[in-house]
Amino acid sequence: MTTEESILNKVQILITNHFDTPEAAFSFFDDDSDGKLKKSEIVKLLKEAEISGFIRGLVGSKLIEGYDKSGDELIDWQEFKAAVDKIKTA
Ligand SMILES: [Ca+2]
Repeated sequence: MTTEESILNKVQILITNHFDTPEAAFSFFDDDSDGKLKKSEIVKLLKEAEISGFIRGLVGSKLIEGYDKSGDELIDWQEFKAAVDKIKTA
């Protein structure tokens, strides 16, 4: 079963194992360095987090839906941090 919690856990493992800080992970996946993660950048992150290719697109959309508070369909640093913080306190 793939729940939001299990997906966020995989993202957390990716960040912990491959990056010094969540900031470093955010910068790494922000390909065009505009300070925001668009869907294609989030999908790349999900690929690295070993989320199944069948659901990556859907999960990316759901994450944007859930964490994009500003409504621009992008995940900025504050929104990314909110997701990461949620994992830590879960
Ligand atoms: Ca970007």
